[in-house]
Order: sequence, then structure tokens, then C-alpha cells
Amino acid sequence: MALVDDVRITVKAGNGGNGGTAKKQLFGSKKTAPDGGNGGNGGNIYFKGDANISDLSQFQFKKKIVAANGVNGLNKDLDGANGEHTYVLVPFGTTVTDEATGDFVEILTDQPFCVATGGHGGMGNHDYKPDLDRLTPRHFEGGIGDERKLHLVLNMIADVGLVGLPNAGKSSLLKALTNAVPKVGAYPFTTLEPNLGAMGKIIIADIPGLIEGASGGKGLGIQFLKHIKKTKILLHCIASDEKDVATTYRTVREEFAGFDKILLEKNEVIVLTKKDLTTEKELLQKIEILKKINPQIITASIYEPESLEIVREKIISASEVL
Ligand SMILES: Nc1nc2c(ncn2[C@@H]2O[C@H](COP(=O)(O)OP(=O)(O)OP(=O)(O)O)[C@@H](O)[C@H]2O)c(=O)[nH]1
Ligand SMILES: [Mg+2]
Repeated sequence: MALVDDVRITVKAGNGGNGGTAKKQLFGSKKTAPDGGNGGNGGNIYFKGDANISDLSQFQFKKKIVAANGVNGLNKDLDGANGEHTYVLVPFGTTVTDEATGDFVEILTDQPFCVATGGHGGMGNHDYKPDLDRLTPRHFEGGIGDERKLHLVLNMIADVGLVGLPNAGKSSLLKALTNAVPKVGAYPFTTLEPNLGAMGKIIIADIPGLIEGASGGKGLGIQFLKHIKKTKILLHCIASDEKDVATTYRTVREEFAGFDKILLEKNEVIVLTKKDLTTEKELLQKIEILKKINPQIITASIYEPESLEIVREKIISASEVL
């Protein structure tokens, strides 16, 4: 699935219902008495984290979320009903920023977080104090519900991140290991948006390839590095038919350093991909070179199921350690 991870929406909480201004005729008298009920409160809008939602695509075409208004108060002292609250389910890890104030919150639990409060219901005239002029009500208007422009950004919470140069075989590996069906191509920058896939309970993210200078803005990958900031394990993919695997490795690590050093501290497993494209001898030489830098190294080919089994086992064992 392509990931929608950055949207701007408007939320509008319900307005309060107006208080009633009715008067009843008093029995056996020419006098009247106020009997207008209170208006209902407008509905609030809450955001809640939900594990079944993986991106923000629900907001691509639904840019405004509106909660119900409170119902107006009626005569015979009937209070209007409160407008129903609206609960919006978002993926865990969604940051919600109020564009006007810059205030933000990261949704990390399923506890409802109120982003817009409904207006108070207006006071029905039956509630007026006798010292107020009960027959010319002043506070009957319901309050206006909050309206806010919100910027939602999903820093997705994947357990494992696939990183490497363009064309390293990252998306192919995601496809082979999970239920995801990312686009695969024999050219760099096939992946333009991050892809997510599930291997059992483990979520794997595949991001666009990184190139030298990416942390300074070159290519595509850098804007997506934020998505792997929270992963526990990085699978650093290097194609076995690369001539200088050590330089390739360092190129990507330097981009990590340029973006956020936290990436350098993550548990990293090197995967020499496309092992079918090289000889056993060459493969062993490349393993020897890379082992000196990081001893956690495995080899894989999407055409060799037993090698994929080893990748799976490595991911699972690395996840268990953490
Ligand atoms: N022979 C062989 N080819 C592979 C293997 N894995 C991937 N490829 C090929 O390598 C090319 C690039 O694969 P992708 O999975 O798109 O590479 P990527 O790293 O996701 O590339 P970007 O999205 O551009 O960063 C495609 O033509 C794949 O078919 C493999 O194990 N063996
Ligand atoms: Mg790709």
C-alpha cells in the first residue's frame, strides 16, 4: 500500500442549541411564564489511536469533519438533546498540530483526545433568575463550536525498516517477506512513497532508496527517513553485484548521520541481496569485507526460498532480543 502520511483537514465541533424562549399561559390568568428548555451542547471531536488503521488515507477526500449541533430547547421546558460526539480513529503515531497555534499532540494510545469542543447549549428562559427579565431572554443563544485547521502527520511505527541505495532490492524483499505488493522495477527510484507490510505481528517498512547527499535533500529518501526513526531494526540492503560494498555501506550510513544520529545506534542487519547474481566466491569476499564493519550479515535472493527463511528468522530473533 502506498502510504498517505501528511494531510491537512478542518474540524468543526457542533454548535450549542439555542435555549427556548417560549412562554406558557398561566391557568386562569392573563399572565405568562417562561417555559423554554435549555439548548443541547454541541458535540466534541476526539481523536483516538487504533491499531487497525495504518495510514491517513481516510482524509484524502474527507477534508472536513463536523460534529453534530445541539438541539434547540423547546417549550414545555423541554431541553434539547446534546449533539453526539465524533470519534475519529487514526493510526498510532499520528501527530496532530493546530495550524493556528502550533500546539501539537502525538496520538499514542486509544484514549480519546479532544481536538475541538462543542458550543454550550443556550439557556432556556425557564432557567432565568427572577431578577433577570425572564420574558426578554438574553442568554438563549447556543455557543459556537470550535473550528480548527489541523495538520496531521503520521510517523509510522514500523518494527523493521528496509534501507539502502536505490535498486538494492528492498521492495522485492518486502514483497517476498510480507503480504505487501509494492512496485518493483529494474531502475532506481521505483519506490516513491513508503510501503508497509506485515510479517505476522512484525511491521516492515520499505522506503525509497537513499543516495549520496540525500540528507542534504538529494533524491527522495531523506524525507522518509523520519518513518524509520522509530523502528527497532534496520535491514540494510546491499546488492551482491555491487562492486564496492564497503563504500555503498558507508554512503548510506553517512546519510543516516546527516539526518539523525539515532539511526546509527539502531540494531542493524546487513542483507546482501540478489545473491543469485554473483558467484559464491565473490559473495564470500564481500561478506568478509562487510563483517569487519558489522558482523550481523546475511545473504538473500528472492529466488531462493531457503535464504528468505533465514531473513525471516533473523528478523524474528532480532525482534525478540529487543
Ligand atoms: N536476480 C535478482 N534480482 C532481484 C532480486 N531482488 C530484486 N531484484 C531485482 O532488482 C531490481 C530492483 O528491485 P526493487 O525491489 O525495486 O529495488 P528497491 O531497492 O526497492 O529500489 P528503489 O525502490 O528504486 O529504491 C528489480 O528489477 C528486481 O526484480 C534478487 O534476489 N535476485
Ligand atoms: Mg523500492
